[in-house]
Amino acid sequence: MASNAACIFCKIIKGEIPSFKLFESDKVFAFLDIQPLSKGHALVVPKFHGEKLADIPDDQLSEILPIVKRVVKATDAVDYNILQNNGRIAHQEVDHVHFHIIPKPNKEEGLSVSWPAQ
Ligand code: IU
Repeated sequence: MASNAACIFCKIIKGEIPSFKLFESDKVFAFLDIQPLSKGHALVVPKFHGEKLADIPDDQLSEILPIVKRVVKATDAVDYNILQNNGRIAHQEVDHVHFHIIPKPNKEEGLSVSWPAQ
């Protein structure tokens, strides 16, 4: 499993930096974003360290979308954004591939979340 000792998300995956963990499997880790854009803003990351999507082997990516779906379902969000930034111009700040799940709360009813997503 490729890991990068200097990478903050690799440190989160290894538990060297604390996070609010939502889900973990052999290949995938999901946790709450430390600076959420909305309640329940989560990140789903492959454990394999790669900077951009094209750097990750297919077999390390195959679980990602079902787990993104599982995390989405753990919110009651009807509307949400899935976002994946690659490179500085595309607003990537952390150089370890990650998928944002950004719930869009219903303005009247708000949003509840039921973690963990497993
Ligand atoms: P971006 O797609 O690379 O721009 O998103 C990086 C996200 O990682 C951003 O939303 C940060 O709030 C989040 N994050 C985090 O959850 N925990 C951290 O220790 C760090 C960044 I550094």
